[in-house]
Amino acid sequence: MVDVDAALGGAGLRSGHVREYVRYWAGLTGAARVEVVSAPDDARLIGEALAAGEILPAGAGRYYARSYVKDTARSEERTVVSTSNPADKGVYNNWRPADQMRPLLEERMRGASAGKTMYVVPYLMAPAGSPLERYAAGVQLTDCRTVALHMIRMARVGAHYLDSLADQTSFVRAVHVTGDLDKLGQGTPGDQRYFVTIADERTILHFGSSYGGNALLGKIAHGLRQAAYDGWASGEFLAEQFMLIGITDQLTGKRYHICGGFPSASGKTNLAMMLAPGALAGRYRVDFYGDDIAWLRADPHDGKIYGINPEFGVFGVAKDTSEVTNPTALASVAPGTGTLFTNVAYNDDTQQVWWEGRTPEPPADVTGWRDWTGTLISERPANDTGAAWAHPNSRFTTALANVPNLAPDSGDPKGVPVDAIIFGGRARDREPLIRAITDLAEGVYDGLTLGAEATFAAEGVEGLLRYDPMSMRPFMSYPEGAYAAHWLKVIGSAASQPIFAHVNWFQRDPGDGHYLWPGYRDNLRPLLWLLRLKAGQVRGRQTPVGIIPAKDELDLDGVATTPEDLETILSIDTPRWKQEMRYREQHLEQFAGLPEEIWQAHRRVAAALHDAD
Ligand code: SPV
Ligand code: MN
Repeated sequence: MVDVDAALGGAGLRSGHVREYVRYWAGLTGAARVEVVSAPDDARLIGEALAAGEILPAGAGRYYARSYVKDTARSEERTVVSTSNPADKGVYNNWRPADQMRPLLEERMRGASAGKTMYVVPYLMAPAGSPLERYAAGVQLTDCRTVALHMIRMARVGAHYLDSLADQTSFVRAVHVTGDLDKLGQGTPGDQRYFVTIADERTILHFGSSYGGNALLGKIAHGLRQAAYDGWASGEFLAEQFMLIGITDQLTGKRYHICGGFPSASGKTNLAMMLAPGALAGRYRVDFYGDDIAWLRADPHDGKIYGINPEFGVFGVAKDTSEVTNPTALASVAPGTGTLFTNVAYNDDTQQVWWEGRTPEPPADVTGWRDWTGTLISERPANDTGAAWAHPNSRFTTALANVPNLAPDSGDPKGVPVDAIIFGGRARDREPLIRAITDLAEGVYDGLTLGAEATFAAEGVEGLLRYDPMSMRPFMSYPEGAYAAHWLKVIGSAASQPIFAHVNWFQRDPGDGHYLWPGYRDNLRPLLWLLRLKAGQVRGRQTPVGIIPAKDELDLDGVATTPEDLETILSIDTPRWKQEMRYREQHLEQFAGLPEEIWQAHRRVAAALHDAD
């Protein structure tokens, strides 16, 4: 039995509660050693991981790792939310009783870390001193060194965060055991993996992966699932899969903040890292706060909604990241940043990395290049030459401090006042460039009916969305009806409420399929219109589904677009919307106890569309 007290005491972790927790899991998992990790240990851990071959150098101060081939993404089917109250079961949270799941996980974890080091990672998912600090502290245990390295980049990691807690019992117990990855039957009926959040015990038990949200427990499991549950149980806040940006008008000195949710593959990270387009850069500056999670609370003193990014880093999708799509991301992973790349392509000779979309074509000279599975490109089987070099979910992990336009006040424990909440999917028709919603219930209704286009491969029904309420479908931890009510309560308690909007950068010409809006930096333009609308400087045009910009209200200086395309993205296709309303009704009917205000909003929009004929 390892001497937990000596290891924790030596690292300055004094809390008896933490010690008791670590002692229990060190005993159960059979770890051979226990080691406390703080951020300053990074250089030493990197050195050890390099020496052990767990990571490879990827140019100066950057590193590369390959995952096990069947362990490349978050696994929604194996993810469970547990509590001891069956009323916590929702449509999306995959609820199972805690007294069933805890023994299952303990059984799998028993002895599974034998011979390994258990890293004890004390962390905070918020700036220190935040009003939400008591929901932010956690101690992750992991038997994987690269997971500890990722945690140092993605969370504030250090023993002092735990020792300075006002309530020494208020930390999330987050246990990660990798398991024997090549014996877990990933994706088969005998799948051994389980990723469980026991929300009412503030305990996270993940077994059977060392990748992404399956293994970095501060991010998705704590930062979203656990935090959403805590925010609801306490009545204090919302935890959402939202990006958060700041816009400064350098002429007036005014600062604005916008947060919002986008289903995956809808460009959330690109938007979060957007820069002002050339023609507007003299006047506006866009600052980055976060690309994936925002916690929102109403401040009782000034009646505003405040947002914080609880994360400390970016775990970004590498695919399609280039100078054109996201120069900010490329600068954030430049040499010297300590970035960890996972599952991209790697060159043994030059230590370069590459992924699809990094450049239009892969490197012409394939000497030394291996794909994400480690196969030399030159030795790929002849019938396999078209396969991607990088896994589509390959990632870069870099600290926020590496993002060149990180907001100067991003570490402010109070957070920043939120002026607007936006939702956006990838919709080839129907959704205009932007439609603003000034009514709270209609805004929440819009978030609940957010979706991304079904691909033909997946659902096969043209025009049918895969609904992803508030982009939280995989992270919902309590029932959807209560979730909607909690949104109405938290935002409704603010004296000055944010404006809502739905945005869509992806409308296409039905004829030749070209995009009707250039996107990327130009997406700042509709957001500026939204802020002007909120300030009463423009009036827009009321439609049944919100207020859309009049053409002359958008600042289009320097935009490559045609009047015809603009006309389409600034108009409402009423018959198409009526079709959508029927799908929406079926979608919302799944949710027990949906607040009457949400149904009223739905009926108001439906009636307005009816009258629009
Ligand atoms: C997501 O899948 O939405 C992520 C990445 O943010 S992961 O942390 O793996 O869940
Ligand atoms: Mn995410």
